[in-house]
Amino acid sequence: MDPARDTFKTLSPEQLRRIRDDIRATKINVLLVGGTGVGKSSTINALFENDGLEATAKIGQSAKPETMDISHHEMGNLIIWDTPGLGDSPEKDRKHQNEIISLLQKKDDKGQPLIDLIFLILDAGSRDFSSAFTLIKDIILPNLHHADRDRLLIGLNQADQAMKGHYWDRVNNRPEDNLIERLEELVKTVKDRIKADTDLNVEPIYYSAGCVMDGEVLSHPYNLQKLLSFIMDRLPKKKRAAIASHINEDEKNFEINDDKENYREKVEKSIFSSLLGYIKEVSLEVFQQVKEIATDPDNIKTALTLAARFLGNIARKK
Ligand SMILES: Nc1nc2c(ncn2[C@@H]2O[C@H](COP(=O)(O)OP(=O)(O)OP(=O)(O)O)[C@@H](O)[C@H]2O)c(=O)[nH]1
Ligand SMILES: [Mg+2]
Repeated sequence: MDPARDTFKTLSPEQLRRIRDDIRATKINVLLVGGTGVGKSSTINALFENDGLEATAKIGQSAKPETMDISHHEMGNLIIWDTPGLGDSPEKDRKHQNEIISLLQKKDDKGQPLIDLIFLILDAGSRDFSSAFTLIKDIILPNLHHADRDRLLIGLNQADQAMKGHYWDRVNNRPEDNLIERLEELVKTVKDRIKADTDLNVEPIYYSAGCVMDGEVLSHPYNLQKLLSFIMDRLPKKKRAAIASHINEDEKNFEINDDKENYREKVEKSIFSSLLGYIKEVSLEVFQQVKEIATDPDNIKTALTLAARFLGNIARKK
């Protein structure tokens, strides 16, 4: 007998349909910010199933910025707002800044801030983050309600190129000690500077979105599962199960991470507890049963697998 499986089965087809419809109706709005070529499109491509996201996810190979105007791309209930890199001209910068401000001030139909997550991406190979610091201090924070300040996520992408490609173990696709030291230092610099500027405690994360050129995979992603766990932590609880059905099914993208924590388990648990919220809304009784069986370590794996399968079905049955 398998209590986790049996309990899930007690949901009626009607209840399952309602949960599915609730999840699909839950919109997730992500605002992407970062300079030209830092890897915004590559990051979205690596994290999510990208059918329908082609415009956002067009990866640049020339010096000219691919993303010229703020634009939004909907993939079912996941909406990505892609902003062009600042620094083109003062007039254009002002225009883009104003667009970012008006987006941050927008409310959804429930009166909540429209933007669930502001994802600022920096290039780990750069030494000058002054425009990003200014953006946070002058544009982002003044337009974020105090309670929503934890919606800001700072990613240092291209971790593999942070020391011009040196000290990157290409065989095992991970940084060597010298590079780890440099990346940790960078995280601290960014964190300390933002604390000094704004009194905000952020936890920047270094990762690599990987590199694909002309369809050829030149390097695989690194720390992407960790990035996903950071994203989950910063999303409102209800949105976590909703974003789950968009996660890229290519397991290879999420394979290699720093081993400080079990990020896969963290992500699965946060999706599961979000899903419990939906179950609770349609059936208090089943919710109690699922909650109880899921606290037993012998059952949690089955419960998580069932939850993942359920969300997978939601994604496929479009
Ligand atoms: N080595 C390596 N290359 C990367 C990484 N992320 C992105 N790139 C490469 O960097 C270039 C720019 O990436 P994009 O994803 O187009 O950057 P973007 O921020 O969307 O650029 P714009 O839309 O032009 O502002 C591409 O050639 C990517 O393949 C990474 O983690 N490592
Ligand atoms: Mg782009």
